[in-house]
Amino acid sequence: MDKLLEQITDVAREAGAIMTSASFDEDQIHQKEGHANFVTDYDSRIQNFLIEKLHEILPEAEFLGEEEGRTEFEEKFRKGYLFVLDPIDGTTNFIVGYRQSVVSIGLFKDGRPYIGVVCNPYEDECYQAKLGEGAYCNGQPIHSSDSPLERSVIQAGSAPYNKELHPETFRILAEYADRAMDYRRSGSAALDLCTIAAGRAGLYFELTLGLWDFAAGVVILTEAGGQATDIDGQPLTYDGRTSILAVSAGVAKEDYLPVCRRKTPM
Ligand code: LIP
Repeated sequence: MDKLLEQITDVAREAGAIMTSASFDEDQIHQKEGHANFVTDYDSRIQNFLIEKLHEILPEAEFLGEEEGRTEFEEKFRKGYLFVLDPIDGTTNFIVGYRQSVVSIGLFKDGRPYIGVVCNPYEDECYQAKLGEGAYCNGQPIHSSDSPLERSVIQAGSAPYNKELHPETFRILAEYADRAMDYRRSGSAALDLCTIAAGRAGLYFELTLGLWDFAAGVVILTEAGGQATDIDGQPLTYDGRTSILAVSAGVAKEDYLPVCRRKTPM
């Protein structure tokens, strides 16, 4: 496996150990903008750890992280290396002890996803991918499912701090739930993308996400044979917030856009 990919994976694993060894109380939980949008001292501590260790590996890289650091995409990020970090993706899960939170490290090269590492320390699963070199979980090759939507579990994110999106989110979810085996809501976009890459789900959508939520998972998904667009089926943008619609190789063969988002409804 690529040396850089292995080094980034080792850093993600170390960060995951910080997550699972965490003990904190209420005054270490802070409210960000919007309903139920939290950050803990551990989000910041893990992000600082990631920046320190990744800078040692790739000193020329810039950093864009969900917590504290720079959160706005800058034009200079379109050239060279950029680490896009979500130190704890699934922060609400982390706060309530739900044990479905991951460390997500994306590495962009010239403004495009290049390497993705997502580690779920609760399951001891580290998903890894480098553009053009396949996707792996703990070093073993992974491939998205070839099953159709009706033989797949689907996933959705409901962005609790964007309640105005809830009516459309649940309308789309109801449509997919009618077509699929069932639906799930993990609370982590990065984990949802890796779940498709590992062949365990067929689709994931969310109407708004930060770049750090999907920067790593989208490399792992596409290298595992899956596809990701925005909710309208248009190419993803990589310079800020977007909607996302991610599917397995099997579901990609169907007409899977939500009916309410099709230009010419069925
Ligand atoms: C989370 C996303 C998830 C979304 C949550 C939250 P965070 O990221 O991964 O898909 O539905 O509302 O934004 O805030 O835990 O890093």
